[in-house]
Amino acid sequence: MSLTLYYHPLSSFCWKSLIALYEAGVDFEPRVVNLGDPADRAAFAAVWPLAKFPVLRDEARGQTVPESSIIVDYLAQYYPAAASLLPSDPDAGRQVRLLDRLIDNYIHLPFQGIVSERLRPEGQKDPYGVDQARGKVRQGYDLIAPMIAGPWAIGETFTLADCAALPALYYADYAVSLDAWPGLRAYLDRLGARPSIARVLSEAEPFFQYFPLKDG
Ligand SMILES: N[C@@H](CCC(=O)N[C@@H](CS)C(=O)NCC(=O)O)C(=O)O
Repeated sequence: MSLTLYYHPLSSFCWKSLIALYEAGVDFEPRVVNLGDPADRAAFAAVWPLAKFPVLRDEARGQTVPESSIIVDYLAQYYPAAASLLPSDPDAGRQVRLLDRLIDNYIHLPFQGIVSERLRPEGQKDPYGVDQARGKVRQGYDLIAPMIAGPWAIGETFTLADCAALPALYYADYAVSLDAWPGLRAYLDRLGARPSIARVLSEAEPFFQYFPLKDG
């Protein structure tokens, strides 16, 4: 098989690329990376030195493609069934890219800061930093909520922006509840019902016990 995805089923950024692969029905070999295993981490770092997933390896084209959004871009370029994930219309395409960046930078990354805090050893906690990160997530929700056209991020077409939104909103909801943003809650519910996303969530289910915010 030409494509291999280096990933982990629990990893939020991996979800973005997985959703795109499942949406387009592109065949790939799933390669789960256990970053906690030094040998597996080293093998992955030989593929991509940052050892951050997801990474797509395309043997047929001799390409290593890191970064969740760039993987979707690559799929849209080479796989016709994935083309609509990144609309060719310049204005629609720019809106998709903008939403992808805003969601990653102002919801997903601050949320990851909150998770990192949970993993810090006692004595090295940073409650001030967590408060700030929660504030950033709220600001991100405020920013994104009026931009979601419905039913999907830019309207009728399911795109990269929706692939980005699911992991950010799904996980950030544990840290900053979406209840005060009913439009985003309804959007998250619609995303969750999409078959590609339901599949990603069900594959992650056995690993949720390892998610540090799962119980509050
Ligand atoms: N900007 C990257 C972020 C990738 C990223 O942070 N991945 C996390 C998992 S969600 C990771 O590999 N963490 C392991 C580490 O940082 O050691 C992308 O969009 O792919």
